[in-house]
Amino acid sequence: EGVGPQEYTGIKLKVIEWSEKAKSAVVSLEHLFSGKSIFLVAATLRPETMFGQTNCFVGTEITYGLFKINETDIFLCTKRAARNMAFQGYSNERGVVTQIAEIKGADLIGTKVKAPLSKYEDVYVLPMENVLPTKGTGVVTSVPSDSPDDFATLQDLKKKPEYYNINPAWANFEPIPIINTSTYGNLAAPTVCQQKKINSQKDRVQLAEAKELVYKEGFYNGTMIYGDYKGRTVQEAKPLIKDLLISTGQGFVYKE
Ligand code: A2H
Repeated sequence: EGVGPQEYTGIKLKVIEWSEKAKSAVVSLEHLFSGKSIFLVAATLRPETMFGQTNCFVGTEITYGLFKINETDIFLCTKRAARNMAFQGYSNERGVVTQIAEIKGADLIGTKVKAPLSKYEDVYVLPMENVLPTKGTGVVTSVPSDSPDDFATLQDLKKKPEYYNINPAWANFEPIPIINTSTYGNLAAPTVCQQKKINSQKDRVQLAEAKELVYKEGFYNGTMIYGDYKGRTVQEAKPLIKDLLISTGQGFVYKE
């Protein structure tokens, strides 16, 4: 990090059913959506973990836009990301952003989406406190098996659904064992969160340490135990799964 642009894989999570609030926000625009699919677009550094997606996170205070990308796709992300994408081949015309609508993160909570490669058929959009509007797309896809931040946040939501104002069913998805490591077993993020006694997404210092440990162990010593590249090391599988997502139109390269 720091030198040159960061390269992410953009993950397209297709909207299957809007939350009630999103429905009323977009109802007047339905004619603009005809024949098109709408995708929440998440930026990830770990495309090989997409089999383990259990939900998608947005920031409740963040303003998102719906952007026309081409004749088939509408992307939901921050305007900042849409501007970057417009210079990377994802817009009607180079450098031009076509915004159809604006929507607050809070209104997206409970929207049902299809997460590419996930073992779960459909998953839900849920709130996360530390989503940065200035990084990636402002949308984070959640893999609690391998991301301590995602695991701690999902645990918060399971423990206090009323406080977070969500339907408990939306968070009722278990982490999926997808990568094995000798040090932390096949659910590295839950294991390290437990070892470090991380109780909540608010435990920022311990979470930063946990993130570092899980990331390194997964990358250097991880083996895939799920999906198309089962048996391969994470280092081998990462570019292959990235290419699979891209060639099937479920992902793309995004830089910033
Ligand atoms: B990663 P870097 Cl399994 N705000 O994807 C907060 N976090 C964001 C974000 C934003 N606006 N945009 C992306 N991210 C997250 C998977 C994953 C990620 C796993 C393990 C570790 C991990 C599933 N979530 O990241 O600051 C996204 O979560 C740990 C580094 O650019 C993205 O990759 O290095 C990562 O942070 C990008 O963070």
